[in-house]
Amino acid sequence: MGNLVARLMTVFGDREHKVIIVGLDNAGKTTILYQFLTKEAVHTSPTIGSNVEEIALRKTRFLVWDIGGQESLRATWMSYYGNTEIVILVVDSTDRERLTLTKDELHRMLAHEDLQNASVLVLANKQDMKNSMTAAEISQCLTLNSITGHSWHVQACCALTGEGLPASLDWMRSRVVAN
Ligand SMILES: Nc1nc2c(ncn2[C@@H]2O[C@H](COP(=O)(O)OP(=O)(O)OP(=O)(O)O)[C@@H](O)[C@H]2O)c(=O)[nH]1
Ligand SMILES: [Mg+2]
Repeated sequence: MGNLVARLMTVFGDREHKVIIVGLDNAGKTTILYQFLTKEAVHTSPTIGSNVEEIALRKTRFLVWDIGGQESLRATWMSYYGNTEIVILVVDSTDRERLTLTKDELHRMLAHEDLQNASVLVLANKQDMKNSMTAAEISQCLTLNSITGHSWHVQACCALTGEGLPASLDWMRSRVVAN
């Protein structure tokens, strides 16, 4: 019954869906959050703590937490996990050196019990840079194919122009409506 009510509330747009944006420092998380919200590239500084904004797509409302990615802050990510429906992992597609670190963070995160029902959206950001890796390369390096317990999707994007972000929101909406 509770599940039915939750589904009806989703259909009629009453329920807010919790989303967290994680990824290493400088990946472009805050730029993405504000591109979602304002459709513009804002000036950012490294996030200490988090930013939170509500983003609506038609009748679906997301409460989106953007969490600082510096090394000293990564241990705090798990305090945001509770009730998260979607994890957005942002990757700087030019940062080849730290992709293994991102992979380790991703797989550690997905093993956490509070994220067992979360879907994962990997954003291969900074596609405007000519040395950027493709979404397929990033998918392979992160071994996304080995993820079986979570619905996942990889999307190429550019936070400066917003390219790829409307498609990301559509996928997020499809996930929460499907659940
Ligand atoms: N060229 C390019 N630069 C980008 C893109 N997205 C973000 N940036 C730049 O990357 C830098 C870091 O962006 P932020 O959004 O602050 O990164 P962050 O992931 O929030 O970093 P932390 O808060 O430290 O975890 C900024 O100078 C952005 O302008 C992009 O798609 N292309
Ligand atoms: Mg930030």
